[in-house]
Amino acid sequence: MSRIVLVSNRVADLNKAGQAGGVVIAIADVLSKRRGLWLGWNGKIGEKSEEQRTKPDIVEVGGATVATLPLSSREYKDYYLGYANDVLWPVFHSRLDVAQFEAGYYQRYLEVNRRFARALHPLLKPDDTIWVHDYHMIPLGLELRKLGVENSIGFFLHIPVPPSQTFLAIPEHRELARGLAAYDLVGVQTKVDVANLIDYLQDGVLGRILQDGRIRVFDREMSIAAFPVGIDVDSFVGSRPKVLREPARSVTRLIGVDRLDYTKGLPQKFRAFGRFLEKNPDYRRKVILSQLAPPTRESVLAYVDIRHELETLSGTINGKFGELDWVPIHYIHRSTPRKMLVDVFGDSRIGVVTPLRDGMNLVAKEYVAAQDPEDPGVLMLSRFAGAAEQMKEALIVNPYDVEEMADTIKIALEMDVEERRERHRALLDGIRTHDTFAWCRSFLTSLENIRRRRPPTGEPFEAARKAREAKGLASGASRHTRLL
Ligand code: GDG
Repeated sequence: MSRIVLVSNRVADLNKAGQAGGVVIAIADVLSKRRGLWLGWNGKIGEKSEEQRTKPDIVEVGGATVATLPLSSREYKDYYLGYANDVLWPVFHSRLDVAQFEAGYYQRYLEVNRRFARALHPLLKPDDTIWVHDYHMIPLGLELRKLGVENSIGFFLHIPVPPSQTFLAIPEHRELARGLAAYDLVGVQTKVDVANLIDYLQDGVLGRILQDGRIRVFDREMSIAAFPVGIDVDSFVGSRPKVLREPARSVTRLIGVDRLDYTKGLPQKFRAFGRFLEKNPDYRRKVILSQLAPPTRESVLAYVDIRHELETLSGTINGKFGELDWVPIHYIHRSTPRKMLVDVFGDSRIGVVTPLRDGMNLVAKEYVAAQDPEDPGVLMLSRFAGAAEQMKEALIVNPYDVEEMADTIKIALEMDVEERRERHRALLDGIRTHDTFAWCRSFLTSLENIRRRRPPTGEPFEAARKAREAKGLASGASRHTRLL
């Protein structure tokens, strides 16, 4: 079995993978079983001279190798905060209104990808399977191809693919498409994402669907498929703690757990809860909304705006409805220990997961996993979360429709135990079948099957690389136009 090589913006701490619950646990597992390598940013911001650095720091962790590089402060500003999080993140979440198309961002994004590719290249073995993650790293595959890498390279996008017209608004959309075309397999979260990406490739860069389902674009053939991300279900099965249950007995909790991000629909959620209290005075003093919203990307302006908006809204709703002994919205802008999350999920009657747009949304799955099957809570889920494609037994809502959300809170609170159990059983079955290990396995199996269908090159990898180097690297890309 070939070695797995992962590349992502950040690398996770493999010693703490068991506490991560989401994709990291499956990745740590496959890395240790296949003695893999993981390359990424170490989270440090260094001097300008770091921009020349292509020799990563390397440590061995539990059978895997972790290779990391720092970013310079310019790279952090233009590549990470700039192009990745102020252009690609908003546009891919269909928020063109907050995207900042600044000159220079794209160039630095490309340079960081090129530097990471150069750092990875000498560490590669001929039969490594390379798996690149997420929107920070779209050009990495093409940069590897330019260096002569012929290995199977797959890419997985954790965030949604926007509709074609929105994708086209990115000034560098052609370059991004060229980057995507360098991969043998592009994995996305949902069928809608597959359709959007194919639509864009056809509309935007004249892609053509082949008879076998692959798409031909920029003289290359690539596969696109949906691999919905899952969780490690057992790590969210809670112990129904006394600490939270006893004092909470007289009030019913609605729980929200979302990074404080403008895509997560938090103002709409607060407004809907306020509207529910307005329409249903009998429920006042009997319900609370606990919203845990840990900070992220605080140096990006749009995140400062959303924080202020939420502080104002929670203050307004609490001021309007609150009593000396009852505060309707508990809004906590800090990170919560994971064990506590499991407990609070298990203790909450409704999981309110209502993003305006989300690649998947693991919180929806974690909430279901943490429920007591005999007396489960109800999941209220946005139709615009990728998870809604799989979790059809949730109460599916439109997060822009405050009135509908307010009414759905009431339906969830009043749902009888039989219906709650039935919905929960179906949801739990689904998340067990499509857990994080299944996601990892199915992506890698698909990528490796593509390699098997590929005709052998006939040349040993190293010899081929040296020959190409002797001719000059520029020829690298064109030699990889037909890989399947
Ligand atoms: C991206 C895509 C896709 C949250 N607050 C705390 C905390 N969390 C944990 C949750 C969950 C994770 O963070 C968040 O995952 P999501 O899937 O909800 O969202 P993103 O961070 O936006 O992730 C998303 C995902 O990638 C995977 O492909 O589903 O669509 O946007 O696990 O529990 N964990 C702790 N304290 C907190 O306060 N310990």
